[in-house]
Amino acid sequence: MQVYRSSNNPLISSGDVEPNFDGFEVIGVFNAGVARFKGETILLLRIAERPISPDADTVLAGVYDFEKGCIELKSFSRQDSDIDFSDPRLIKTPTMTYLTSISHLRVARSSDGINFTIENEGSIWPENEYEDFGIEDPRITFIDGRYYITYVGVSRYGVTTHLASTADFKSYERHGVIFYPDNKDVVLFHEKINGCYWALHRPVSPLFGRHQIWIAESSDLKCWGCHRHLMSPAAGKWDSVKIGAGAAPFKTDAGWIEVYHGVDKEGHYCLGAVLLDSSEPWRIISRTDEPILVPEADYETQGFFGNVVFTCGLLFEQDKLNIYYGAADTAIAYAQISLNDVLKALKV
Ligand code: MAN
Repeated sequence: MQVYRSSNNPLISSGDVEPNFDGFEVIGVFNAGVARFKGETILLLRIAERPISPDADTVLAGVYDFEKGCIELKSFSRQDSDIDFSDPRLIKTPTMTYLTSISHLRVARSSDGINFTIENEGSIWPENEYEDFGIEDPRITFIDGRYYITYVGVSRYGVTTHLASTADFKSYERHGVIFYPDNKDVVLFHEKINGCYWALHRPVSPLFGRHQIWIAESSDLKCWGCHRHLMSPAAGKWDSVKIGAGAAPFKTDAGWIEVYHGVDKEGHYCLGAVLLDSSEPWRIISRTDEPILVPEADYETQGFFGNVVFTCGLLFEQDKLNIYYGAADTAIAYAQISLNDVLKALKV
C-alpha cells in the first residue's frame, strides 16, 4: 500500500485557532468533514477547547447553559476515588460522564486542498439540550444539490447523531436528532439506492459492550428504519475492539467503498476499507485484512490522544482517495491513496 502523506502535515493544528472563551485553551482541531464547494475544498473542523485547570489536582469540564447563554464549569478532584480519570477524554463519575473538552464546528477553505484559511463565518455551535457537552465529528454528503451534515451531539442524555444541511456553508438548517443514544459515526450515501436514502450508523450495546456498524434506509433522510447489522469488529485483527464508519461512502465500478476506523487491543485507531454491493449495500463484498492507514508519523502517535488516525471525510477524485483525517485528536492531516491500491487490499 503506497500512502502519500502531505509534507505540509499536519495541515491545521490546535495552535492555529484561538480559544473562544476566556480561561480556555484549544487542545484539538481534528476530525473534519470535507466537501468540494465552488471549486474550493471546504473542511468543517471540529475545534475542541478545554478550561485551564487552576492546579494539577483539579479537572474542569465545561457544559453549555443555554438559558443563561454561557458555559458553566464543573470541577472535579483527582483525589476523589469515585471518579475515573483514566481516559484523558472523559471524567466518569458514578452518576454522569463528562467530557474534558467541549467542541464546536468551524469552516476552513482552500483552493489547493492543502493550505487552508479558517473562518469565523459558517461556524456551527451547540444550541440545544442534546448538544450541551459539545458537537463533534461532522460528515458531509452532497445529495440532490444540497450538503447534508451528520454530526455528533453529546449531552447528559448520551451520544446522539444530528442532521443539518446547507447550500453555502454560511447558514444551516437543522433537522434534529436522527439517531438516538448511543449512536454515532453516521455517514450518508450520496444517492438513492432502490428508491431510498441509506446511512451507516454505529449503535452501542451497553449490555454486550459491542460497537458494530449497521445500515438503515429512509425516504426523507430524517426518519430511519429497516435497520440491519452490517459488520462487527474482526477478532484478532487491527479492528478487533471497535469499528465505526469514517468518510461518506463513494461509488466505484466495483461497488461502494467505505473507509472506516477500527480500534485494536492496544487502543490504536487505524483506517481500513470495506466494499459494499452497489445495488444491495447491506451485502459486504470484501473487507481489508490490514489497515490502509496506521498511526506512524509523530503527529499521529503523539498528541492529546495518541496513536489515532480518524477520518470524517475524503474526496474521491481521478481514482485517488484524498483523505483528510484527525491525527492524535490534535490536528488535521492529509493522505492520498490510489483506488487501485485500495482495490488490491480488498482483493478485487
Ligand atoms: C472516538 C471519538 C472520536 C475520536 C476517537 C479517538 O471514536 O470521540 O471523536 O477521534 O474516539 O479519541
